[in-house]
Amino acid sequence: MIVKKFEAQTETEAVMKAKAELGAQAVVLNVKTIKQRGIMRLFKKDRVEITAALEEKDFVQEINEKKPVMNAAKQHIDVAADENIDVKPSSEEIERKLDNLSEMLKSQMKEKGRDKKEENSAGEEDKNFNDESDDPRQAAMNNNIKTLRLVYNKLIDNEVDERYANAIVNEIESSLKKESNIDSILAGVYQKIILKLGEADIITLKEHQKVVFFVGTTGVGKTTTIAKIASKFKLNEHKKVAFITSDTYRIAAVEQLNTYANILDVPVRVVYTEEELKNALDEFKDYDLILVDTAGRSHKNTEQKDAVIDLYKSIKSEENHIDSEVFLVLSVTTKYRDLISIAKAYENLGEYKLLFTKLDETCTLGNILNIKLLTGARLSYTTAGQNVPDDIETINVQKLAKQLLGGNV
Ligand SMILES: Nc1nc2c(ncn2[C@@H]2O[C@H](COP(=O)(O)OP(=O)(O)OP(=O)(O)O)[C@@H](O)[C@H]2O)c(=O)[nH]1
Ligand SMILES: [Mg+2]
Repeated sequence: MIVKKFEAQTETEAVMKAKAELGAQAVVLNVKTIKQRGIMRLFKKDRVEITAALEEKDFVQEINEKKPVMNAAKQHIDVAADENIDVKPSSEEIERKLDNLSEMLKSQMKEKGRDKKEENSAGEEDKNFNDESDDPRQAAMNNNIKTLRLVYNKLIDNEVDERYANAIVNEIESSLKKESNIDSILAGVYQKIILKLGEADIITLKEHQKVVFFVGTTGVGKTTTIAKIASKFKLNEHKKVAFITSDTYRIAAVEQLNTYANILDVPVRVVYTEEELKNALDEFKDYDLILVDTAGRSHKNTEQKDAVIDLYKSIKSEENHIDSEVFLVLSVTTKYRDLISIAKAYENLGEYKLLFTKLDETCTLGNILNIKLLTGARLSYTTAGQNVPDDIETINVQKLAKQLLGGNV
């Protein structure tokens, strides 16, 4: 893993610098404002420092694709390999944020140590796991393995799939060094998780119009989420927004979207066929953003689910260059096994983004990481409540990584 800091006037500028050097796959681990001190603060603006990271395999791929820009950064690969940077805390800020986790793990280690002593005094000895080894290197290593076990347990508690928790912990274990400790291991796991979650990919409007579909099973929050997103673009960014709904199966469905449309003063068209969809898009050709609501479908009802996919593909395949994208809306409260079969059922959507709803209704967020790793699709927004427009945000991967490790956020 490559970890590097970039400083600039704004966060966007710093991110651009990071991407120019590390490539498009770089993700932001941390953002910090550097305040000007003393007399300087009268003349100079505060600056922003970001810590960005990149998996080495992405990095090598980037190097292969874009040789000239990568030369400076390539040196970091060698440094990283030499120093086993994976388990090295990359920034004080990350360490500070992980402090509460580190304290928690330390106290759990102490408790385990006490339990073990009691067990030992009762005659049972844990031969595999003796951190009171005479060899200090061995004792440190044993402690590190213990830390990794606790980290693994935290991930499992948060319902991260065993296979993924194992893979993350194994990656860190294989790069442990004698000077590794709780803090460095934690920082390493935290960075790994952030890299696996990747960067949020939300709706961005450029000069031309965008058509965005929302698909998913019944009641996950598609219509409510559309209202939240419409409101952000219309009220905050003053964009021209329109609604189309193909949800003509439920009596209340059109009414629900109409209610939001009236409040937001946004036009709505109801479409039954691909032809009607094209006509509605024609009608809205002067609009910046068209949000398309679809009927919630059981993923087990192949025919109905495919009708929604076909509708999306009918404009995707047009030669008229409609800039379109689709969000698969999933509720984090859905069982993991069902989420897997939903993701499989929507496989033939082509490229899609994941949008998770109802974060306020669960204590464990492992499924976000699980489905991200299963599908490889990019994460986008999360919603955590019924309030329109407030209860939506761009997924915060740093916060999520901390939560998965058991931190209080
Ligand atoms: N707690 C909570 N409730 C939510 C959230 N998002 C939506 N809801 C609620 O979930 C219910 C269903 O939301 P809808 O937006 O109608 O869901 P939908 O996916 O459009 O449903 P169908 O059109 O029937 O498939 C409503 O009561 C929403 O208020 C969320 O983030 N948290
Ligand atoms: Mg709906």
